[in-house]
Amino acid sequence: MKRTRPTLSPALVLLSIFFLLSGCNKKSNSHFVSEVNIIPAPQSIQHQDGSFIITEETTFSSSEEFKYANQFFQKYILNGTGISLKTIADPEKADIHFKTDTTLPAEGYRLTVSNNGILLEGADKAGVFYGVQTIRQILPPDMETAMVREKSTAEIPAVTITDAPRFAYRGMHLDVARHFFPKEFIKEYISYLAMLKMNYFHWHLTEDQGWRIEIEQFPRLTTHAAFRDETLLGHYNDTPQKFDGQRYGGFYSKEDIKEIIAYAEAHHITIVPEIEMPGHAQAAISAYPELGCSGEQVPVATKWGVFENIYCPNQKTFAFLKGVLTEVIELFPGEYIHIGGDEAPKTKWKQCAHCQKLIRDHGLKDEHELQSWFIKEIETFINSKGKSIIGWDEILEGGLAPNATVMSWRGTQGGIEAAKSGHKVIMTPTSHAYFDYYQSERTTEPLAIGGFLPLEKVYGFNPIPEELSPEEAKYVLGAQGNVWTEYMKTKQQVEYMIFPRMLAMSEVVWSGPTENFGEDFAHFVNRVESFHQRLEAMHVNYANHLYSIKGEVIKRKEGVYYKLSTPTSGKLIKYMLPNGNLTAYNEPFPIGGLRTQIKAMVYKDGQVVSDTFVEDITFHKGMFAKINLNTHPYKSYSSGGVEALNNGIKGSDSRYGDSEWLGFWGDDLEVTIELDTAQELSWISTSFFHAPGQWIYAPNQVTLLISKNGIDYQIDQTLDLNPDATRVNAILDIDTLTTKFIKLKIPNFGTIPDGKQGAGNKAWTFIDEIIIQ
Ligand code: TNX
Repeated sequence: MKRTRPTLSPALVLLSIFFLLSGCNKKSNSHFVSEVNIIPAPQSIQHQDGSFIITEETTFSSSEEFKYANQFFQKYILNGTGISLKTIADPEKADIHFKTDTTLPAEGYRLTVSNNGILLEGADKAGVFYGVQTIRQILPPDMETAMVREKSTAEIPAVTITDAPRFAYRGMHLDVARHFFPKEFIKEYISYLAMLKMNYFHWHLTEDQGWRIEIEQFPRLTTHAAFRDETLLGHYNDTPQKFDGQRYGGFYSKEDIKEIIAYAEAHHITIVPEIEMPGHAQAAISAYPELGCSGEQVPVATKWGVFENIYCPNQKTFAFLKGVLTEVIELFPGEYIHIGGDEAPKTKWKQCAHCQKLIRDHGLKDEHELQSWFIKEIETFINSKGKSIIGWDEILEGGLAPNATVMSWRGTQGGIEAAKSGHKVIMTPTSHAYFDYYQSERTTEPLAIGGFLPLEKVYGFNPIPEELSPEEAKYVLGAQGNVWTEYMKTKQQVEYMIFPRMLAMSEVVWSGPTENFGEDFAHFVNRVESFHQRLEAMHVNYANHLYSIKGEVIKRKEGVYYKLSTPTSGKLIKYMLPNGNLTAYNEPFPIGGLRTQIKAMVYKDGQVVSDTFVEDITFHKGMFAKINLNTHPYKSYSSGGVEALNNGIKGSDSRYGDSEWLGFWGDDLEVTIELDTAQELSWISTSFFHAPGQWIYAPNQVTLLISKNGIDYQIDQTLDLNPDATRVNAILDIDTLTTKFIKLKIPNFGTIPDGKQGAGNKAWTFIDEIIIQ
């Protein structure tokens, strides 16, 4: 998207002269906009000369049918300028006019701003509402700060924008169970979605650690299950685990929920309520022990994780869940009810005579088929009430319920499978959509669950996997950002984790996945930089990592060079080498020695705006080697490519998703290294990431083989590993004379054992730089 600065309109010139003459040309009395920066990017935008200025004389005409768009617009102008638009009946005479154009694609709109006024045409009610959100973003950011103000004017540059969404499902999720957020914040959250033209709010209402929705038939859900005795302090992986000793909880009354639903409706947002089953149900079982297989009293969970106390597929459970769902369905007007389905350990079902009898009576193969039978029972009930179910991708195991929509979270594989079998899919893979993961490598980031999902990765997300044919791709309704709140206690923390990543997700689902990442991302970050002003005016606690620095090793015939870049344009980078001076960066510079350290900083308008970037480079004999892998790293964990294994740079000790680590899911790995020349070597080393909570395990052993000809390999050494930290180092001596070929055999850890996060799934292997000396 290219945009130019709007020129000063004749009307504005006249107005300014008037203010000058009357001595009241106070800057605060007029809202100027210097650039048109819209997120998500519209399909097409054309700039014209001139602008329209909203004043006290401005007239407005719209159909009652667009009541939410009208209300939003009028209120926004009133809050931002103090002007109450004059509503008139005759659209021909109105300066601002909203109307229908049914030739536009669903939810689409066309906005025409000229010197004479604003015409907004929408395909439907949502289309007009989104057109209003676009007008809002063309207006100056300071209008976001709601306050009683002196009357002022607002200027909108002349443009024609034609726009429509790429995906029908554009969502954000929020877990209110791990931490509870008051209804005022839920409304704010919904308003953020609306600003970004998102249309689904997935409200995760029940968990092991708390039940958050009032259900009249089951009062103990809110008197008991909504509260836990205490909460884990620090990170789950800390040893020993510590607790705060404070009772914690809360819930939404039916009145609160109705209020939120009405608010969502007025923002063209559909709420998808989630009632988790059969797992993540310990809070409900704590309130009603008969819902569990053993009937024993269990506490509402006080720490995070996956718990074995799941609903027992007995009559009491079905009566309970149908009762709950009946009340949920009465409240929520949307088509979908999310029934969870994820992370349900089958331990209790294996020990339960009733469950085993059910398996035999219904001719089921195992407990996975029993879960599938459970979900189908619930689906039949929900369908009978005219609603459809959504479930996490585990609902594929043991056979998918006939009309279910799948939310693919453990990667995109579940979504691919579902789409291929004709089921609707919403993509929310951990690799691109988990906003509870760290967004920066900075060690000063607030505590998060783990992982690494920087803005650019979200921006590069394509909800349509390559594996799907165009026909199958139609089943992908869209995508969603997930916000699990184990480590988010406050609204400020939630805002920090969603902004700016939600901006990127909104653009993926509205404007469509990028086809030219380099160019589009560069434009996007510039728009994000200016969007910061809007977020500031809204008092949103956004994260700013736009002034980060990226370094890259470039190998040329004449030697090794280093390249620096920062995402937004118009900045100056200065760098320093050991014993050197601070130098303005223009182009890749040569580096060398045994080790070197590069420091760099970003300057904006002469001021340092970044942290100090520090990169340590270790030069070694393998840097010019050719490396081959027997299998491909997982696409979402290989952004540095195979070159990351011998570029002299180590990955982060805490962010396995950075561009230096390569991730493999379940595969045994074989790394073949061909040195540029045969040489004498003394050792080889590498590191593995070890984070069982994230399903990542260092291998049990590494075997080193060497060869002179690249055909006959001899085992040189096998090393057993005993992980005792997140980074597990493997250093192997090489006791051979001259060699040119090296092979490392790295068997995968295997299946994750019972009792651990992700039990039963394949483990991941993450490998870092291979250093050869
Ligand atoms: C997995 S995503 C979960 C959640 C956790 C989340 C943390 C999903 C369906 N289940 O219960 O909060 O990981 O990232």
